[in-house]
Amino acid sequence: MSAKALIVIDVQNDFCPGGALAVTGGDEVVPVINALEQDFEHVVLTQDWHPQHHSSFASSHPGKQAFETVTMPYGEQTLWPDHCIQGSGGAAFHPHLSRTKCELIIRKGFRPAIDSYSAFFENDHTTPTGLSGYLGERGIKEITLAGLATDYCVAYSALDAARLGFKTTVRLDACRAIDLGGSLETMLGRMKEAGVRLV
Ligand code: VGL
Ligand code: ZN
Repeated sequence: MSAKALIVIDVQNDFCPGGALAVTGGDEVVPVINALEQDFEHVVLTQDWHPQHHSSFASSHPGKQAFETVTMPYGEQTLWPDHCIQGSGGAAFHPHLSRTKCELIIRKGFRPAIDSYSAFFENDHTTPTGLSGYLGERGIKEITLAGLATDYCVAYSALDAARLGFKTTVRLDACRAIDLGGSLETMLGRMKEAGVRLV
């Protein structure tokens, strides 16, 4: 049987209550993920890691508000409040998130002109983060995803993983959603259609 990895998406202070882009109940995933880690041989964490004035921030687009969309060269982009600024407390992992077993941290969203929801590709769907190469070289063919947010970074990671041929599971009990304009239902449907196991 091939090795399995748990990929923990963006469990960072800015996505938890009190953070700049707080996800309702975001901190509730921490104990669930800490327990889940025990069942996996490999654990990878991702970290949203934006430079100041990142192009996904509403503050970089005069006249635009957070949660509006703009058209970027690579397609539609939702604008967010400033969040997960490199090296800031908001970009740090939740203090209770276990990281002892973690063997790789993938940082994403650090290119000023492009956002990256997925742990595998930036939002142009072609610039790789290196995660697929890492998993491939380690012989890991099965992954389970957990973290924040279900309908953005977790969902886009799951869709890319399925497309890349990984046997992909999302642990919904270890995720919480932003749910912007029905995005949760939309992305749950897209994941199911792509063959992602939702449990
Ligand atoms: C995320 C919006 C912007 C996420 C990251 O982790 O789901 N969402 N940056
Ligand atoms: Zn971000």
